[in-house]
Amino acid sequence: MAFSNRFLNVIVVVAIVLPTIAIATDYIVGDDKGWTNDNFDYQAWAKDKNFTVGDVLVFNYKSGSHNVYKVDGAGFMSCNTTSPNGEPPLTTGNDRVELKTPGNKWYICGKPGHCLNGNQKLKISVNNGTASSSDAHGIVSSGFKVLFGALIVVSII
Ligand SMILES: [Cu+2]
Repeated sequence: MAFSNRFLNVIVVVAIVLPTIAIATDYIVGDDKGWTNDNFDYQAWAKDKNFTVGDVLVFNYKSGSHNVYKVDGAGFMSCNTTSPNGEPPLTTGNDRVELKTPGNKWYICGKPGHCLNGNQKLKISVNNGTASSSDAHGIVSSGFKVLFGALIVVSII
């Protein structure tokens, strides 16, 4: 009986903790090409990816050669780095951008001609993680409820 009580405690703890664990993904922008003005197709790169709040974009480039401005949709279209909130660009060459809110995000390089002529621009759409992951958690927790119920029945027998 002592054993099965301990086992039940473990199951309860796992059932409570498991749904709170969200796995964040690091996305290397452009993969091994990195952040480049070499006419890489960033929209094709982004197309099949499921960006979710909590994920991280990593912009890799030679420091000084490029930079990363977060802009709005108009700035993206016109390659204009005048960002609405006046945030300075990222310049380290290994820039990590955490996706904190859902919605569309736009990033461009501010070096002359890189966005306009080199296609150094990225647009992504970030999903709010709670909707899809709560579905998965629902399945997991209902699975645990079945298991939990079965264990109670077994421990009574
Ligand atoms: Cu650039």
